[in-house]
Amino acid sequence: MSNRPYESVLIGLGGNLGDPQQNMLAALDLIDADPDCRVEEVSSYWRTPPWGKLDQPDFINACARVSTRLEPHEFLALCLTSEKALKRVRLERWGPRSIDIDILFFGNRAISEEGLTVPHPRIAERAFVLVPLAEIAPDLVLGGRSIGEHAKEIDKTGLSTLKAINGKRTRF
Ligand code: A4P
Ligand code: MG
Repeated sequence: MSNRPYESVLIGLGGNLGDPQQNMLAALDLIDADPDCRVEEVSSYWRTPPWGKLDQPDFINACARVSTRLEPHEFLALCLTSEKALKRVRLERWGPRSIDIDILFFGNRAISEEGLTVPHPRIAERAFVLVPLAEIAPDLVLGGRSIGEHAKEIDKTGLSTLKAINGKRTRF
């Protein structure tokens, strides 16, 4: 276990193959099971039209806030291991996937390394990130405006919220 102080990390989760909600809950369970991580809050689950590559099924997306004592590259490794455990197969960029975990913010760090860019560079363009993120971090500032303001202004065509998913736990 780490002796570092906890930092607050915001992650985006998404998927459009198999049972994405189940995969996202399982991914959050895997992250929460790490002794240096605690899932603190999870947004609603949203059905979202595909972004980037349009000829694929709708996605389910959510965001979560995690407290962690891991370093960013260690946290990324945990995310990638969790994706693998859930049998994510990488076929094509922006293509269909059972689970994708993106690190959106890591405390107030700016990271630009091979394999890790934080804040995630495409947050402000994506309703599927901004809308769930605004539920759990509306006051966080990105590029001079709050996430709540970004979310208010972005085109939300086709987004709809899913209520409690088949009675499954959505809050930690
Ligand atoms: N990487 C770098 N920075 C980060 C970060 N901040 N968080 C590296 C996570 N990973 C980061 O990712 C490739 C590599 O990015 C990782 O190994 C890590 O080292 P990937 O997940 O294999 O590639 P990808 O996801 O196909 O590409 P990319 O550009 O990450 O795509 P996105 O941004 O994840 O977008 N439409 C809807 N509606 N909902 C979605 O969730 N997702 C995508 C994928 C496209 N369209 C979508 C959705
Ligand atoms: Mg990704």
